[in-house]
Amino acid sequence: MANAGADEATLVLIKPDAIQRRQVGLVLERLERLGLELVGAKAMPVSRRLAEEHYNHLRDKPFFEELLKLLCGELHGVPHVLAFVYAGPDAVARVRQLAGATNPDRAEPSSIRGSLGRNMPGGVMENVIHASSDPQEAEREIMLWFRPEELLRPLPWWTKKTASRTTRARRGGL
Ligand code: IDP
Ligand code: MG
Repeated sequence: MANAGADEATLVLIKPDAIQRRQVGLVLERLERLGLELVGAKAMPVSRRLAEEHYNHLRDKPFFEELLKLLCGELHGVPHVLAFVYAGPDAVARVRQLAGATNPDRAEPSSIRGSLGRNMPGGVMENVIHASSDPQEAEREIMLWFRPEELLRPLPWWTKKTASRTTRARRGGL
């Protein structure tokens, strides 16, 4: 079951375009005002493989290659992203709403993407952050970007999953 409810958790990435444009403080200030619990935070380089996994659902899109380069920082000369896990009731939808629509030109002007993002000539979307789209995706993405020991506290759904995997593995080994 996805992590919906009181202990919902979501993944946020501050993308290389926002790091290059010195928008990190602005973004974190907006996120902080949501009052969610910070469960994970780190700076990390993004391999092509990780970017491909993260954006797996967009493999067939014409902008996929460019998107991988963007997330890997190649378009902005930035060697890392900042990754965060926030938890709390409705964390996924609340962060998503604060992020705004994918295209900065269509996003609410008050949202992060609407106020800080921009479309570049050539079709590159500088939309500042990634935010998980739903609780199921959030689980997949958190497991992709973080190891359990990197989090400030365990996430119950992850602990359960790990436990059942371990049990399965043990059974399989019998
Ligand atoms: P989301 O980030 O709002 O969840 P998705 O459809 O999952 O939107 O797309 C992931 C990312 O791919 C976007 O944040 C944006 O960086 C990029 N992207 C999506 N659609 C386009 C497009 O039409 N042109 C260029 N880049 C796009
Ligand atoms: Mg998405």
